[in-house]
Amino acid sequence: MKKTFILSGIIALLLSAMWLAGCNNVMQTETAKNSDTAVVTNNAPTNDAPTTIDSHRTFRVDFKSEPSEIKAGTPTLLSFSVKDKAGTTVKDLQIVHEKPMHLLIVSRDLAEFYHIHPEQQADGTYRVSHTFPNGGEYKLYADFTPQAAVQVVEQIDIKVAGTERAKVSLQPDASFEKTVNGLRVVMKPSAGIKAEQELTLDFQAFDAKTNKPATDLQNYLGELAHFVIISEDMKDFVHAHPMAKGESMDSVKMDDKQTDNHADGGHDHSTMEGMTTKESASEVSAHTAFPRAGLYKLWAQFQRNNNVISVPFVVRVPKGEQSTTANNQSVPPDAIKVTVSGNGYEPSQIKVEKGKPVKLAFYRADANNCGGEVVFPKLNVTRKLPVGETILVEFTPTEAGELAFACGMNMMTGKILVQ
Ligand SMILES: [Cu+2]
Repeated sequence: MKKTFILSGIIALLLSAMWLAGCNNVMQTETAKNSDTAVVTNNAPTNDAPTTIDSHRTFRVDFKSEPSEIKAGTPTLLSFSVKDKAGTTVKDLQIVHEKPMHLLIVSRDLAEFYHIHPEQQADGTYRVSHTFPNGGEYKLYADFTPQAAVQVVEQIDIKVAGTERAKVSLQPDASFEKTVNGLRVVMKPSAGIKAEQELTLDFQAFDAKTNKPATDLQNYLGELAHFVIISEDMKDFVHAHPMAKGESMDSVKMDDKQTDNHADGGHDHSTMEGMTTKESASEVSAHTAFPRAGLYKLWAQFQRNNNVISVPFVVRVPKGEQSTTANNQSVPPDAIKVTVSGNGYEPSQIKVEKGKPVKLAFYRADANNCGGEVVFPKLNVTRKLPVGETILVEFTPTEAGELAFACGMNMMTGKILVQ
């Protein structure tokens, strides 16, 4: 059976369940934007105010290290304290992919990559020990999801004292075939790689010795594989989420809702962790988009014989056709502006009146979300939302009720309340 990974980001209700979920989880440094389906809605929406919680304005991370000077070769305690707006320590994080916090540590040249998990302490902080092998610049990506909020990826730059190794220059792979620890992995993009273009990356895993498909892959953090993609400048951060091939986005969403009940202690794949009960799939896919032109490094992580194997690929992403200068066309005065971002649609609920023409102006500021398309099923309207352009959707509602709209993957949703 082939599996498909949906690269996702890092967030959301749906996602809350995951570490790597549904659509692209791309984070930008400056804004630490979350990705995925960061749609958090009120249960009883009564007005048209945006119902999305912007985690990034609501939460921050205090980072400390012990010793405070991080030295190469010396075990260092990395400590993360999540604070809410009031400065109170947030102790209650959702279990996403079996962990409350995922920490990715990457050297500035992207040559070193570590994926570890800070554990919660009595005082509510999350700590993990790590020994940096070399001096130099590193970036920490702390990935967590507070309760009733969307995923947050906090990027923290650190400097490690000690001898620096020679920088490894990032060179695009001539062929997407790599062997690491006896696992040979072939990556095949479904289409030509271009900035902002959604595509599927298919991965086939083989035993390097026998050259037979590797059917002994173990679940790692609840999934058959995990993907992390980081841009050369380290600003874009993408997580991937696995999904069985043939499964629609809808069914994945449904599945996540059913199984990722954090109140009950997390999702039920955990019992599969590290166990091989039958032959695993040897092929997995990631659905993603590279937000910008440039070089990206991707790590596909598999688990075999209880060892995690990280297989790196370096991809050159050329400019996409639509990634030219942003056409920030102004919003007509009679239009309702709907912003599309990693946090979903803002506003996600819009009140209109029956019989009166409605003009919605969709604006997608960046590619860090899966909102490349907006669909109004009842109106039979689908519109592409190129980054940086204002796209108008006009109609006149003829009956009262709800008109739903969603992204092409049905991961981001909104509704129009016709009165
Ligand atoms: Cu993790």
